[in-house]
Amino acid sequence: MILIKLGGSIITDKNKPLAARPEVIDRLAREIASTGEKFIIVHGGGSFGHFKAAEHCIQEGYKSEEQSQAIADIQYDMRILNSMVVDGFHKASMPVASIPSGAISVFDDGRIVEFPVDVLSHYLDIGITPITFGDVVVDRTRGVCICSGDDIMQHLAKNLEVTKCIFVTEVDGMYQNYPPGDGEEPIPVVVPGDDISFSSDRPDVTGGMERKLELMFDIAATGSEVLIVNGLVPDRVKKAIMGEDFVGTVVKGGN
Ligand code: IP8
Repeated sequence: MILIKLGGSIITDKNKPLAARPEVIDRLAREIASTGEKFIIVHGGGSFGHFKAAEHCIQEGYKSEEQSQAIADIQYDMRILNSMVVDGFHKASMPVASIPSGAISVFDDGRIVEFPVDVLSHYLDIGITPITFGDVVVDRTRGVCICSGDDIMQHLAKNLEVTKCIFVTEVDGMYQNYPPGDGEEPIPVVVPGDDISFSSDRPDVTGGMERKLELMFDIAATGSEVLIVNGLVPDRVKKAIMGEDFVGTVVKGGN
């Protein structure tokens, strides 16, 4: 089974609140559906999750009643974004089931303690592709926290038979500097310990590219192939799925 993370940066414009990219979502759904492989799809929050989560400090936990409306609003916005992703696969005639992480998972101090992977594998067994996503989730210590799509990817890779994990993003792969400078070429293969510098001025309550790369190293250490691919360029995701030559970065594990 192949895990695909449709990053928030590819399915939304992360610079503008609540700005989706429906035409990109629809094309990626068609590319993925056309391969006939088995998948679990995970997507991020982008401009539907991170702005309000940062504004109301949701990642730090539940501190005041003022946050209640914000929590409900973020969950509401994430379900609107998720319905666009579901719609893309529906139009591509791929049967999918939407499974919000906020409805099925429990965290403790920012870490997953319960995420029933058997729900997802049951859908897979009956020919339905589960789609789950980053969300506001209950947290035993903090009250609430933000579950990132990358947390879900790591959990699924550790608990299910996963051959390949594809992180679909808006750039050509991993760069020496993140975000990349003008004319900078992506690194074909990254390994733990590579010297990469990170900076960003966009709100990312789940840790941005630096944390994502750490989680990718961890996933690669499970034996799954880990690829970073630019989803804005047609057919790259399809080629990565099919194991054809593709432009992007391969992330290798530590051992
Ligand atoms: O974009 C975060 O998911 P991510 C989801 O995968 C929210 O980190 C609600 C901010």
